[in-house]
Amino acid sequence: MSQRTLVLLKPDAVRRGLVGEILGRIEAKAGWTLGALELRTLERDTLEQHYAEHVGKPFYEPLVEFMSSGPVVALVVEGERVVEGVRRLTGPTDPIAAEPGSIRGDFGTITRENLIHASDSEESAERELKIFFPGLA
Ligand code: FUP
Repeated sequence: MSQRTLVLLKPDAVRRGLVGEILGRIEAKAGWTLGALELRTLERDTLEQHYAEHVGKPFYEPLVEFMSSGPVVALVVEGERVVEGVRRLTGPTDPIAAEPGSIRGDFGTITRENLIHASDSEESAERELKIFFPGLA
């Protein structure tokens, strides 16, 4: 089943020069393709929409500050079961708990600076794609 998902390579990934490495892992999966790709510094308003479910939580303000601290790479990935697949490549939220071999497991130590966002369901993907790529067909 072909799907689309939103991926953000977070400011830590861009600052640390890991864009090529992370993008390469996604690109290497057979049949997955890039539908859009953009280097962009996120506005607070965009982050508020994106992280609506976390507004008011203790980690929300530091999260927004971190996510707007430098450019991110926003991309759309398309292909077979890509929503579940990119989440598997990404690993769980806490990079220390993430399996070695996953992106967070290989490169992260801090939950806030966990390198990559990937939509967690098809519904989330549709909602998030509208926020970041409203012009997409
Ligand atoms: P994930 O789906 O793994 O990206 O994680 P969540 O949607 O639960 O959280 C979004 C982001 O909030 C995480 F990527 C990092 C940040 N966060 C914290 O900083 N502290 C927490 O306790 C939980 C999440």
